Amino acid sequence: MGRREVLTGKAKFGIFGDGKEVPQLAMAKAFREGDFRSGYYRDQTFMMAIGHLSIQQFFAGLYGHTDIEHDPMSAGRQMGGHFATHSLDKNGNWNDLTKIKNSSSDISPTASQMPRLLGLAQASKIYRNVDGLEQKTTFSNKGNEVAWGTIGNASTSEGLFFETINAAGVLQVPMVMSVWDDEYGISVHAKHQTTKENISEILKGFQRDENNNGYEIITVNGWDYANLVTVYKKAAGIAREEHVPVLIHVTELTQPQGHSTSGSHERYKNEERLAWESEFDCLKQMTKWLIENNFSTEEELIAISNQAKNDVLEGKKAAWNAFISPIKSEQTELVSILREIAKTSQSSSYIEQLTNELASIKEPIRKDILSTARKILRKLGSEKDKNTLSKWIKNVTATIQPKFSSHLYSASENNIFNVNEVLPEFDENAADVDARLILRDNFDALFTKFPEVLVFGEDAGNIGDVNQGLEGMQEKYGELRVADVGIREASIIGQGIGMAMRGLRPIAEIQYLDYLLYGIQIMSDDLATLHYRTAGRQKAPLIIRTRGHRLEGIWHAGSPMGMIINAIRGIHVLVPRNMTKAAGFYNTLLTTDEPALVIECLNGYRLKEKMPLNLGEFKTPIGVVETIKSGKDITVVSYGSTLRLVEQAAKELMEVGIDVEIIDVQSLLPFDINHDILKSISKTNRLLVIDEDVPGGASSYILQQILEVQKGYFQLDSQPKTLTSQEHRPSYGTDGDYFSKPSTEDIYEKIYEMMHEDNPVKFPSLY
Ligand SMILES: Cc1ncc(C[n+]2csc(CCOP(=O)(O)OP(=O)(O)O)c2C)c(N)n1
Ligand SMILES: [Mg+2]
Repeated sequence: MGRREVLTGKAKFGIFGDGKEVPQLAMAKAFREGDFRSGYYRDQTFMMAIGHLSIQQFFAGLYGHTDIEHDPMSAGRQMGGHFATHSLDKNGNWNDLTKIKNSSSDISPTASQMPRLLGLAQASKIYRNVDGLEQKTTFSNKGNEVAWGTIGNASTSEGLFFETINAAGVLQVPMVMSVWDDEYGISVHAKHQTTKENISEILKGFQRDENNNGYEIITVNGWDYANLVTVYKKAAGIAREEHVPVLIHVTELTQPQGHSTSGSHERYKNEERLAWESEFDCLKQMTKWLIENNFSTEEELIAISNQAKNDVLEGKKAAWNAFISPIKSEQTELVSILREIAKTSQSSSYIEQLTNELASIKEPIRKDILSTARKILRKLGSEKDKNTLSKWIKNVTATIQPKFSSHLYSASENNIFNVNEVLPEFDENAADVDARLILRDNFDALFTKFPEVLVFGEDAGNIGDVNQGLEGMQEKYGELRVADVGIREASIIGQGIGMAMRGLRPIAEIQYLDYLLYGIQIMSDDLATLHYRTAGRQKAPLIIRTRGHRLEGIWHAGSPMGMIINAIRGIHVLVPRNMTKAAGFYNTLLTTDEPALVIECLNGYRLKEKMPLNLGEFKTPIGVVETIKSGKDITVVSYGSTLRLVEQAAKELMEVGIDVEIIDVQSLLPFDINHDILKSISKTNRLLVIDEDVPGGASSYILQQILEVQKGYFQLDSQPKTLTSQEHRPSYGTDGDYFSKPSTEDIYEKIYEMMHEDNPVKFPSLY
């Protein structure tokens, strides 16, 4: 019936759980309150079995109902088949997760549920073993929760699957991973997907034994209900009690109608396979088993089946009515407004024609309504009724647009805008210290203040990170809170997402910015969309800590900021110029409920700064720029390490009488919420944006913000300019850096050239 809704045009796309029902019943039996699922689009039966998806809600999802009360999975933002429960109430506050059978919100990229699964499982380990978390009883009952993963057989080909499987084996976390194996991934057979066509066979090396930790690996046929129940019970026991991961390979499943509504399986399965699938459909086998064992009679099962059909029809109707009636009211309202306008308008026949067309649509969508209104508005010129229509359009847009665009960022009381700045306090007589010590001592204060804070990354544990910003912290706070992890950036991010979704405050370290690319997919697809795609019902306030390279080389000098800020809208991006600022950002973030990426300056750890007295307390505001030198001739906007070069160039320019105002952006997302840059260029009337990204990278975003959002173009007397690195990656060594990225001389000359344009006599051409 779901399929028909798509074929008749009521829904756009459908992907369903048929062929995989029976193992999901077994999984649901073993799944408890407090547990978490991280799975994919086939888990419809499971979601129904745990009581979080009704028939009506299923259809609401298919239609894309934008009301969260009707489509609790995503308020119409995701295609049907992407499941979620509500970890947050409507104000963004945590619900008691130990009372919910939780499902983390699904995403479409195959295997992208894996990294997050690792963190969901690891949270139990943290809650069970870390002191100080005993009070957090609404998140965990002594770490007794299991994280349940599901994945299709073909999706196990993805790197994310293997990376996560290995990591969970290393970490020994309570995770039960099910592979629903129907031998296909859309049309592509297992022979193209998996060595030996058998995932459990090739994972055998992960099996634990007397001497080594590892996995428990179990294989079971997907149509064998009794065995499935036994297997799932056993798996849950092992994971829950021993915190050992389990892999269940569920074989001999089918896909009765093809992958999705986009195709049918007759195109790629042969006669023999089709015959086998129809015989071994798990529902058919379960029916047989129920009758053979006298649990039920054929008549009873037919009656249940008929009842089910009826229930689905009813649910479908209810979902459709709920979906269509508010839209129909909008249609009726507009039609009557337009008919009124047509009476006196000069374009009455045009209006009547479009109005009649709109009125005749039996099942309108909002696009039909608004596009009619907006087309007619154009025709009204300066007629007197134009106002009525434009007002109506504006009002409707104001109420409808948020249904599609709200909740990209937190709207709760704990969002970043509710944090007040707290300045660092200093003992003016104290000597300057290596800046990394400020980070270290500030982290120390944070670990003491917040037992739920933990940090993990490559070399973050034993040696206290490559730049020793965590020196001594593992000794003091233990190997679970300050942890070394494998080289696996995507699942480091996922580990953080999963733990943050369960009430912990993880700080995931990506060793160097250049290697963030391995994690950027999961940041972009999962973390950045989580709050948005659940319409604010799930969040992961994860902090990602990394450092921009200055080692000078293709993979050691990166600042691909344009790529980053454009890929991860939904996550704040902070670029502190020194370690006091960075520490202040961590302090701010830990009092908010939002995810952020903090990029420290790699060449700043050994520079000298004053140690603040109020460690763990001072707060750098987010979205606020800082003027680090005021000047009257030109505004230079930059961020991060580049600022030191700009400061040097500004000193040299002062000697020839050019007075530069330097603004540190500090926070790329969000950007200058107070429009302080506009105030600066109102004074200088000249703007230069400098960074180390490619031409048209983050600098063009900054220009868009200043010129378009802040309307800065009104204030400019000369062309706004950017100074960036070359288009290629930075070449190796100091000369490579000099010829690839903006140097002090480049900066000097660029600013000088802009002043020369203004006054060629005072500033004669350099070349
Ligand atoms: C990264 C990525 N590549 C491709 C797709 C398109 N796609 C969606 S489902 C699918 C096949 C998945 O097969 P399998 O994992 O066996 O799950 P099944 O549908 O058979 O249960 C593909 C290729 C995708 N969603 N994500
Ligand atoms: Mg498959």
